[in-house]
Amino acid sequence: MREPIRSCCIYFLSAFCFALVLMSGCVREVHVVKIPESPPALYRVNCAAAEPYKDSAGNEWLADQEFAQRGKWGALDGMTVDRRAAGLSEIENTDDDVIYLTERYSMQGYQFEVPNGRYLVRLHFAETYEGITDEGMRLFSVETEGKTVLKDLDVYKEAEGKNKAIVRNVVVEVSDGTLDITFVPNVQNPEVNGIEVLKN
Ligand SMILES: [Ca+2]
Repeated sequence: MREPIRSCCIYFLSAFCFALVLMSGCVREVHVVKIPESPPALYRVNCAAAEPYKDSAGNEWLADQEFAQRGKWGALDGMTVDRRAAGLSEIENTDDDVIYLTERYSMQGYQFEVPNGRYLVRLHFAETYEGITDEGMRLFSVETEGKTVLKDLDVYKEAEGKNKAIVRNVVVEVSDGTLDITFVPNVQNPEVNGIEVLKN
């Protein structure tokens, strides 16, 4: 009676090993999948953040700072707020909610030291302030190198509501070694949640 049982065990053991080999082949295939590459970045700033952040694509974002602190880059004035303190945790239209949960507002702008050349500036916004409940309640313009690139931006209106991320891309030519981004208030304070300065 023992022989058939042993054969049976050997058969199942072989089948199991064969299945393992097949599965390890499949696992190797999965590892080949590549994470999409982002354009080279000079700066990625999570505005108002106290800590650096690694986004869902693996990019490193800097914590925010005032311009005077280090000299290379930073915010000109403004206040910072972290909406998590008020219980907000979800932002629509993004896998990187963290960037939009912290906000700098009422700032004059940001300055970044860069080699002269063309840059793609990606500005990240979400309306998360409880005092804004409709379109037209916050309007501000954005200038880069002294030129208006976004006129009377209404984040609530363009995102179609609160706590929804939008990104605005601007191409900027810098010829004086400093990339200047200026926020001009119209209604309420200007706000910004994240800024990327990428090679264009
Ligand atoms: Ca932020």
